[in-house]
Amino acid sequence: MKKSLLLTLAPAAALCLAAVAAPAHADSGTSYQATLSSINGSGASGTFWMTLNGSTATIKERVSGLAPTFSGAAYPHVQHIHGGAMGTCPAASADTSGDGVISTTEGAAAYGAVLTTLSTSGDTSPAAATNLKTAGMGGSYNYSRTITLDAKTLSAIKGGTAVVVVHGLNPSTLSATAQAEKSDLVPSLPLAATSPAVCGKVVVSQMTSMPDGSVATGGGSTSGLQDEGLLAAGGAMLLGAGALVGARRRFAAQR
Ligand SMILES: [Cu+2]
Repeated sequence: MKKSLLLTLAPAAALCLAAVAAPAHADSGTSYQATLSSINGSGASGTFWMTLNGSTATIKERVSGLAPTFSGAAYPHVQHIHGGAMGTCPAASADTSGDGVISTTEGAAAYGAVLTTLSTSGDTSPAAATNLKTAGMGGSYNYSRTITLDAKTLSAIKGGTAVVVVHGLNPSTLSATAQAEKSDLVPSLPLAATSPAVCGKVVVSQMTSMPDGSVATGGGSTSGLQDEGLLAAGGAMLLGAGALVGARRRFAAQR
């Protein structure tokens, strides 16, 4: 893509493109990522990607290895952006009750309170935190949603305290003591149902495109958002409107 763009433009254009690269990148948003690692012995893992434009967050997430079923149905894994605390995932020592499980409450000293619910539809506020109907479903899933983040969540992300947590453990992996306990969040549920299964700190990412599910995300893939911004800026500055349309068409054909 870049090669054909440079061929299209004169050398002076390349210099000009370099000069506008920074603002073009800023306009395309800031990318964040979290590597989701197993806690409480869940054995699950995943990745969270987010591009933030103002308060609009385009989120993709893949999780695998979670408990697949609960009471004979797909296991609802509630998931959130926590924040406002240490911006870390809890260590084993966070299990202050000694039952072998870091409950959601025990982990809060590390990752903080629920700021945004990564629900599959509707409410994304903390009020939806334990809505099992809009949770991630099953042992492995892909999540993709564009949502508006509130001021607290934006502050946590920019301040480096945001942590993604996916909840829901396989009860059979818990100690006998923990299996008999009730959830600290929803007393009608067992402790396993709401305890953290994977956790990852949200950090600024160098990626220039979101993974697309069916498309490989290696270094050779199209860096969509950023290059589109470059095209627009370079085109407006150096090419006529007609040439910009042509450049966009070539861009589209190569995607
Ligand atoms: Cu949570």
